[in-house]
Amino acid sequence: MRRLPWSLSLSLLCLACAPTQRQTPDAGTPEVKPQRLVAHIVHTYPHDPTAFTQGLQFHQGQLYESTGEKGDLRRISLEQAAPLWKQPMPDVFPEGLASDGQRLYQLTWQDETLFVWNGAPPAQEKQVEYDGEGWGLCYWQGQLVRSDGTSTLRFHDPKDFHVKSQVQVMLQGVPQEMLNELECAEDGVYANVWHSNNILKIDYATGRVLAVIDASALAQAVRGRVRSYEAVLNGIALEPGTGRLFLTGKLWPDLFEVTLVGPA
Ligand code: DDQ
Ligand code: CA
Repeated sequence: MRRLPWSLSLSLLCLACAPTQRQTPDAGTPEVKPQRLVAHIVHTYPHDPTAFTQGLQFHQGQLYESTGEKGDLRRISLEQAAPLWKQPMPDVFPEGLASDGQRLYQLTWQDETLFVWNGAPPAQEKQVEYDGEGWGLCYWQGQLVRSDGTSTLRFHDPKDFHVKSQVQVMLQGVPQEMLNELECAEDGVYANVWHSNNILKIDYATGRVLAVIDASALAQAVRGRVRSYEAVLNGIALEPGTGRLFLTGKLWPDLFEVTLVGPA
């Protein structure tokens, strides 16, 4: 057999193992302007001001939250701040939370462990190890989308959590770092930007920022009622069926239903 050039044979070898870097030519084009949207508060609900929110997720008709620091997995409601159910997780720092309809998947910040939950109330089914940091997580079309504080989103196989592909998130040619809590919508993935009042809506295929959502009205609404420097906007949940959008923050006393409004 004719020998393949070294670089070509290497890339053939790795076709099965290396994640695909996806990007189309328009992904970083500076002239493609994102939409500018503003989050308006529709309703204000109570939220546990001791919950260090890292993930907010509807699952089987219920609202769940993953909290970091001295964290847990908890089921919450719109009626009261206190959780309806919780499972403390004292040995790890829990992060993003996703649902495939059957299971809950929960990241950890630097513990390199994914927790998989099944049943109601959720029981731990398994733990899966992975490389790197875990920030945000959501589920879309058979894949788990993970952020890790960089500008890269990784697409994992839910079965063994191996990385299948990745995209870099770009806004008019500039990489967007510090992507935190995620929410998978049909037409894009919403991402909180850590320590900012902006939420980005990102195209799955290209990583291009489709919209920049200004959620500063929410931070304004909790001003004076939060103390910690780390009490920042984080937590996005879309309610299946109704499409209602809920946002909160770490250590915030409120959870908001919002609508997104474009320029007049
Ligand atoms: N992360 O969510 C950005 C991934 C990690 C945030 C860690 C913030 C510092 C933890 C210390 C808590 C102080 C209230
Ligand atoms: Ca979420």
